[in-house]
Amino acid sequence: MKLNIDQLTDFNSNKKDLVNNENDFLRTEFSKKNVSVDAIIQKLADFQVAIPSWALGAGGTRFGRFSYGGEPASLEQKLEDIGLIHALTKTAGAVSLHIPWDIPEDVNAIKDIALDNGIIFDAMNSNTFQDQTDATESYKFGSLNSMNEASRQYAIEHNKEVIKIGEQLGSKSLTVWLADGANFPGQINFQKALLNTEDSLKDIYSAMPDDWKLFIEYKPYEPNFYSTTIQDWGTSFMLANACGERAYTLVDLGHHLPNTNIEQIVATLMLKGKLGGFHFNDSKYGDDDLTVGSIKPYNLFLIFNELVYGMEHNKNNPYPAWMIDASHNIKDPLEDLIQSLEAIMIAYAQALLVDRNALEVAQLENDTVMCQEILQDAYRTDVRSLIKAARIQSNAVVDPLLAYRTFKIRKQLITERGTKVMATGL
Ligand code: LRH
Ligand code: MN
Repeated sequence: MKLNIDQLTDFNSNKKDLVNNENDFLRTEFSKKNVSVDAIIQKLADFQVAIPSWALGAGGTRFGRFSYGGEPASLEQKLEDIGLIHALTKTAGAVSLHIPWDIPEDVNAIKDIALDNGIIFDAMNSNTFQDQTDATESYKFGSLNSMNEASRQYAIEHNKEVIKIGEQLGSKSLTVWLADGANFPGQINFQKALLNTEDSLKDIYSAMPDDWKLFIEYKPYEPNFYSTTIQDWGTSFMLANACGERAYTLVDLGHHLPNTNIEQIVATLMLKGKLGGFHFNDSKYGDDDLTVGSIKPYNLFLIFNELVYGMEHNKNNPYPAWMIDASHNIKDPLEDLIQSLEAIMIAYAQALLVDRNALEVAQLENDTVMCQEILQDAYRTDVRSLIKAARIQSNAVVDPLLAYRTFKIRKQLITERGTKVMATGL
């Protein structure tokens, strides 16, 4: 299924003037604070977020999964679905593949479909948290941290295989997330587990092409519920430094214990030039993988506030990789992803509106009240017209969710694919 440009243009036709009027007001308001609204619109138009290939079908939990109908049955169809989101938002121009869930049978055909949909291949993801049916070694008791040499080597070889597949597709980075850990005290030797992990990651790092990056993703628990070897940002940061200058920490928003100050972690990693990228989602309790900005939108704003500051001041930190990592247990996966993109754009736009000069002065004067007022002035600004202007500028639609429903896209996908298809992934 593809959308044609006329459908999109028609959808925007009578909406441009309203958007311009709204932005004229913001232009006047924020020019007083030396903030250029048009520069922000350009930054929003250029902003691209990678869509996870494992989140285009209905997600589930151990308690059940409710199919959504019209789900993609192949990598080709997953790229088509990302193409639909990108046509509507012009913000989803990248995919993050998970291997072996998305091994491309015909690499050239896959590259053609991606190109045809304006999609590039962002970070590749390895999988040493599940045993494949044809596996000759098991990851039940760990992979890169395993006390079993054969399991470790098996996991290292898998990561090297993922790099090879990524090279063929034009990807330039590998994300390693490890479920490795323990469910009970005494089950593993923490030090040996960490040393094994460090040695294994160094081996994988040495197999990466010179222009690739390694992203080390941390997580405090699940599926292990007593210890996770790469449990927090500090452990990931330490391992990234041990690997080399092209190894970085990846921050998955759901991988923090309750009330963790994630924006401070972001500031610290950027200062040290080790923030590689993000897995955006939201959560109330654990790694809930909910729609971005659906539970703690102010936290997301505070994180982008540190990112905007860091992208201005930490030139030693590379441009971060932006990815969504969510699971759709009850919502239409494509609508959920469109909502997540909207929330990310809103937080970024609000952070770009912060009057940084005034904030610096207020911080120097320890004017705590004014510091908060300056931040919340930006957070309390309705920036949706800025995002609409960015979409008009990049030939997307001003309201992707409304367009998705107006064009009855899910209905068409169900007609094409039926209701029984189950997409690979979580
Ligand atoms: C682990 C994780 C990781 C992916 C997986 C699908 O919780 O966030 O990024 O490999 O989800
Ligand atoms: Mn993740």
